[in-house]
Amino acid sequence: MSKETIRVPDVGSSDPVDVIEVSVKKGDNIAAEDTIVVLESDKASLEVPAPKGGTVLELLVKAGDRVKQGDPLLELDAESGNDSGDQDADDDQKAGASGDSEDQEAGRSDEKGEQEDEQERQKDSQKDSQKENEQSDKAGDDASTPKGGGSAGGGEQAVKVPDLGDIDEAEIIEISVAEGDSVEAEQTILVLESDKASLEVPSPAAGTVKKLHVKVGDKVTGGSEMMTLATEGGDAPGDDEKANGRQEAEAARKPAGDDKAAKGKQPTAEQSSGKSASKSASKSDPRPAPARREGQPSKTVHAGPAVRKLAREAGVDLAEVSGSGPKDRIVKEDVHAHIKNLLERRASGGGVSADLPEIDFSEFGPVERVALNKLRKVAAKNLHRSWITVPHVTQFDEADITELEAFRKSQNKALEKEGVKLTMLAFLVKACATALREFPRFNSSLELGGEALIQKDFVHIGIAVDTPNGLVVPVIRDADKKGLKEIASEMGELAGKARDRKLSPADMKGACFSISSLGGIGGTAFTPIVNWPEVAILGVSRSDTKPVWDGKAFQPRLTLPLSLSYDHRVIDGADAARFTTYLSTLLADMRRALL
Ligand code: CAO
Repeated sequence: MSKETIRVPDVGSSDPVDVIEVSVKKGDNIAAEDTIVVLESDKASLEVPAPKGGTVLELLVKAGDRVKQGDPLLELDAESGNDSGDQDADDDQKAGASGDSEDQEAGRSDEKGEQEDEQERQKDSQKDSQKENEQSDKAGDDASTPKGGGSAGGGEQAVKVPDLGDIDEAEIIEISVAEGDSVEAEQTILVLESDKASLEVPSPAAGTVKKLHVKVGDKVTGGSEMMTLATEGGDAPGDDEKANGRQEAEAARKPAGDDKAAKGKQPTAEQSSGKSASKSASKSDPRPAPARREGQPSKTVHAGPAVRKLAREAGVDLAEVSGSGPKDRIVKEDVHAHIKNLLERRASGGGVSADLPEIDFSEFGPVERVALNKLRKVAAKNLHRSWITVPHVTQFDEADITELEAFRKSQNKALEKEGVKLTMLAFLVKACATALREFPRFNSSLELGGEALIQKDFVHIGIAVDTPNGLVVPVIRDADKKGLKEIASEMGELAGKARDRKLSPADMKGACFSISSLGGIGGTAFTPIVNWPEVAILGVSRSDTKPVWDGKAFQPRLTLPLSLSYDHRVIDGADAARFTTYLSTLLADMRRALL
């Protein structure tokens, strides 16, 4: 391990550039080629990769700083073995080989002098090669020069992939125009991507896209022909050539690198036409959108390769992400925030709404937006989770409660003095507790992954309570061991606490099965949602006196509608029918519960 200072490479400009993203933090273990910062000038953005792996000891810049070539970015406790190129610590290592501190100093300054010379030489050679490129384009290749166009009348121009610097080959990841589109000079026409750089290729001139010679997914090299542009009258060929030259010069920017630096390691310019791209995109004709490869943004966006890769891996369309960086550039945090937002919307009942269009209801009449309270939001989230998790089936049945109701009324008269009211719900809790012991599958939960059932040896029953603030489900514990009076008084207490918002989280935990009674309100049947991780819920509707055939005549019988929803992964339909039949039999004669 050795301490190295990682510095700003040649960013193709002597002016300071903005640090728009710091992609690592102190203490991070990074690998060689991990992006450490993203820099941006007016025309290009660069992802600066780590020249070698190691631990970040100190960050020497922050987002918003302005830096220029040679400024320190961070200190790295570098892993030995990988050559980093011309960094300070490399110098230390080289100098340290002498084993003498004075020699080390001397070695360092000698090395620095050599580095500076080398950097100058490389800059010169870059300039030369740019000139050569421009000249060779101007001189030779027909395709790169305007065809049949005079300086006043316009013509055709072959638009080529600019010089890609160190990059052998890049993939076309977006094509931002379609044949027939009008484009402005500098408007992004396509986006290329290599391992470490993305490059927005601007149109060299204004005109109309006559022919596209490439498609998304094609691999191209510098000089490959991309499209034929029918240029507008006023654009002199000379101007076009200059624009092509500018384009290549921009793309040719690369840091003054050590020759040892591997190809693709060096940050390469990502040109950006920024606002002009979106401006002209919105101006273009309403033609079919250009081809889009799966995982690529549905419109041109301003983002670096690391962010694009993250978006592809997470299945995020960058076109839907708001960029928080300069010029609306999308940074990694924006992608993370977008994913978090989507997940939260899904979890809070917006799972489907994430894909639904926003509707402006005020178009149809006056509206008011009423914010949901926390209780309703939590209930919505839980109900939605249950709805999408549990394959629901509802079994309907009726219980003859004629005798039970008569018994309940008579007991209530006797219990008046004790201040206890036996409600029908108390009998239902007792009957369900007995049925759960008889049918233990209903008293279980499905293990995550669906490999096993967790069978419970306790019977806690949740009761849905309607309150002005929303639905809550307090729990009566060990209902199988409690008498009717105890259940009735506990239920009254819990319902009171629910309405006074005094239930504690513990009061609402651990239910094995729930009952939702709408009998006091009305209705003949409904399909309650299983309260996951429970596997069944009993819905109770309003009892009614019905004529029931006893084999000789119709008899008036008080019947109670039951709606049992269950998780079909755990409970078979036949078992559900057995359960409600058993329950009806119990309610018809509660003495059976004593057996
Ligand atoms: N059939 C006919 N009448 C019924 C009945 C039924 N199934 N259930 C209750 N009643 C009657 C009661 O007998 C009582 O009448 P009396 O005062 O004349 O005796 C009246 O309706 C009111 O009963 P209650 O509702 O106060 O008492 P309860 O024990 O039956 O219910 C509670 C308590 C907390 C369950 C209830 O107040 C409640 O909140 N219900 C709504 C639950 C809910 O919202 N479920 C939906 C969940 S999500 O889909």
